[in-house]
Amino acid sequence: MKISAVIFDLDGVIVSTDEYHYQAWKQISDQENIYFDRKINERLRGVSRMESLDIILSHSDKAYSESEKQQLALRKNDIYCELLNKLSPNDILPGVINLLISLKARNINIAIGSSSKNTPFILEQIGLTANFDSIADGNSIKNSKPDPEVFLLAAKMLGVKPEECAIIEDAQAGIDAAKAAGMKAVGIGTAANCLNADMKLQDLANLDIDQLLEVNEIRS
Ligand code: B16
Ligand code: MG
Repeated sequence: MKISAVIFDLDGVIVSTDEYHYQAWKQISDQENIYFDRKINERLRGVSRMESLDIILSHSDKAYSESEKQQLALRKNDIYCELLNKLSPNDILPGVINLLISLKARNINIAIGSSSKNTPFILEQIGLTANFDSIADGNSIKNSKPDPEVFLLAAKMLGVKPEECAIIEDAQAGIDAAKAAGMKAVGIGTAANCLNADMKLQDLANLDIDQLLEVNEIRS
């Protein structure tokens, strides 16, 4: 089936804030005397805030109550949001603007499918809010990636069938979510190593739009 919609993951695809996530989680883990490094931070890609916290707390012997966990997540988010104030359109990743323009010119629907509850703030900071036809994010879902919910919601908002959608993702959890949704999965950056991605690229600057929209043919 023809691809009529492209759903973009946000963090790691449109803009990279993984360093800000790292700095914020590092402050929290240092305060709590929990070991945390950049390798562990890599495991947080595409994973929700509370699930990220669970991964970090798995390196601690202390049993945290639900309210303590909520407090830690809140503190982390305050630090992260303070860092997001630095974001600007200059941080948009290579190839993104050209791809958005090319997709619009071909009347392809465009959406965001992100685990982040900060999606509206991040899009405002980089000046891209108006460029997407629909936005599905961490505020509108119960189950985060690898559950397909966020991508199925984006397709529903666009009024297209899952099999008409191509997902662009930087995380294994997101590629798994795309495949679980019955969608085509394009892995970029670290997700270029995902065995179940239909297309694999280092970044969007190297994306051939004809290949993206004919992703079915590429796999066969
Ligand atoms: P927040 P994406 C994800 O965004 C990030 O990759 C992940 O590291 C983060 O934990 C998650 O958003 C939740 O973010 O704390 O802002 O709600 O890649 O799905 O766009
Ligand atoms: Mg991502």
